Amino acid sequence: IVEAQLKSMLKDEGSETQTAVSPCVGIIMGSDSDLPIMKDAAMILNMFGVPHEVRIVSAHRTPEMMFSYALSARDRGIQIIIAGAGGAAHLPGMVASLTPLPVIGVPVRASALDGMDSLLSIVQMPRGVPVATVAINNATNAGLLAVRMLGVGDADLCGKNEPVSGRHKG
Ligand code: RP5
Repeated sequence: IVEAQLKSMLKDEGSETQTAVSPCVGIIMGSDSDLPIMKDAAMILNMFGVPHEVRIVSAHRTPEMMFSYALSARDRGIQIIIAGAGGAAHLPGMVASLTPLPVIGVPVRASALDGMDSLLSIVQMPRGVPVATVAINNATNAGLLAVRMLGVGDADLCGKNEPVSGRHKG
């Protein structure tokens, strides 16, 4: 049901989980209730033609799946993981503790605390376990940051992702 919902929501938004090409970005989230926010990252990757996958992986509800996802991601060709979660948002940090890949955390506003709980859970990582945290509900920036990271080794992709200020001189 979740996979069908994912496909239908992403299709509605002009994006979809890509399966034909091997994905290089993994978008994961703690619950399907995070999808309305996290689909923005998928839309950005779709705009730039970046192959990606979208999965529901919870640090609390499906910890074994989270371990297996994080430990296998690199061998499957994933280069960057975007992880969104709300409330006690341990998913990005836990995944970062298990993989050498860069992890971008998206704090999802999910509870009575207006997203501050998610933000602080994700941003306050201990030294040695880095998570690049974007603003609350800003999965768009997570997608753009992933495109910039990939652009370091891909001049074409980098050229397509000019800063909004237009001041970049190459
Ligand atoms: C977190 O709990 C999820 O990332 C979600 O943001 C929040 C609420 O999940 P649901 O109760 O809506 O499934 O783990």
